[in-house]
Amino acid sequence: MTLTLHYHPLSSYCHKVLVALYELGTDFRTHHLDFSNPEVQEALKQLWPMCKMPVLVDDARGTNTAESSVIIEYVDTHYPGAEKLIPQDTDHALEVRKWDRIFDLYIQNEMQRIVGDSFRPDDAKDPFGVEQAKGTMLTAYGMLDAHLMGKEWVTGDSFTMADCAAVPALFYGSIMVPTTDFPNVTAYFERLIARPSVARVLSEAKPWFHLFPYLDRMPDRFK
Ligand SMILES: N[C@@H](CCC(=O)N[C@@H](CS)C(=O)NCC(=O)O)C(=O)O
Repeated sequence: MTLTLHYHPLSSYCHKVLVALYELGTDFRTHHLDFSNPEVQEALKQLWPMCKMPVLVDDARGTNTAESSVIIEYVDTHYPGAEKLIPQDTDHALEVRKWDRIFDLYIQNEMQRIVGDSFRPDDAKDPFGVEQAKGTMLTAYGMLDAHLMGKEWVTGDSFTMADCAAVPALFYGSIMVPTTDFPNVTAYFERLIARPSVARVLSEAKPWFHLFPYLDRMPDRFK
């Protein structure tokens, strides 16, 4: 086995990559990062100076790859599964990359801003930023809701990298900003969590959910 994923089972961006690896049937091992240990953070910086997870180390090819979308493209290219997560067709691939960006930048990162605010000291809270983040997420939900009409997965009939990105964006996102007013998004989320790869990731995360600061808002079915 040559691939090692440096990760944490609670991390949203790690969930995105884990869904992809399970979809592809990739053979890999995991290295669990304990961020409370400064030595672990220093070691991660050696792999990726931004000190963000996940990072994929490939001993066979001598590479370290960071950034969830790039990791997925790397594995889809060098260790392909039965189905491609980035389609061969150029226009379809562009659509996948576009929705991958929408989920990451306008839902998942904004969700992280809201959750991150809960860790700030009382005199450094950013209620204005939190409201801005909620507004951006609602705009993205609205765009997604209209787009999903008549679609099974976000770019059509096949499950792609964009759907991998949708998983943590909507899982954690809907806890912070519910999708109740967006029926197509809500139905799409139900299709996502019924997928075996996604169910596996969420079930593996379960023992760690007590560390999530908004556990009280998480639906009981996930706990
Ligand atoms: N753009 C990055 C984002 C990665 C990211 O934000 N990772 C979070 C965990 S979900 C992290 O490492 N946070 C630790 C920190 O910021 O100190 C990606 O797509 O991989």
